[in-house]
Amino acid sequence: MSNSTSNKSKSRSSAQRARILVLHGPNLNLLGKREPEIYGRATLADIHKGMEARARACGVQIESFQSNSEGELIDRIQAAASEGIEFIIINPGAYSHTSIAIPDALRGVAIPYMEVHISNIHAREAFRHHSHFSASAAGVICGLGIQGYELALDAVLARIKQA
Ligand code: CA2
Repeated sequence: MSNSTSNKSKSRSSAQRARILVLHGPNLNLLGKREPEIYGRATLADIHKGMEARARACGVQIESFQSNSEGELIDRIQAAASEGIEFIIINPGAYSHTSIAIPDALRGVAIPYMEVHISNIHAREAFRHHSHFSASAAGVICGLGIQGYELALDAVLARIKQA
């Protein structure tokens, strides 16, 4: 069973590539297909392609996972611990404002994470102003469109390099 101690003690050999997991919450599979005035025209595939090119250039492996289900996101986070994922970038979608279980899972596996929102959640409805993920995040980016994912990746790459 993975816990914070075993995670931290797993060190990378020079031949092993660091791994980053990008998680997308509910309805983000609709990116580029609906509501372009809020979320833009890029699809999840476009976002992944851009991040993958940047990560590969730095010798880092990156994978993306989207789910509309809270349980599936939790299962993916729990699996990440035994897979040696070093950092998670997550846009929890509307679960940002409702889920206790997903941030619990992130804290449980003790994998550091960056929180990303495409829109500026503070300029929208009051119920979007609070995110249950932010207090334990290594960093939070919101309102910068899909550029937020690239900026989060750059920050993660800098932290991985230092480790
Ligand atoms: O701004 C963000 O990235 C959000 O996490 C997006 C969530 C929203 O509930 C959060 O408050 C802020 C919604 C994701 C839904 O994505 C769609 C994309 C295209 C069309 C419809 C929904």
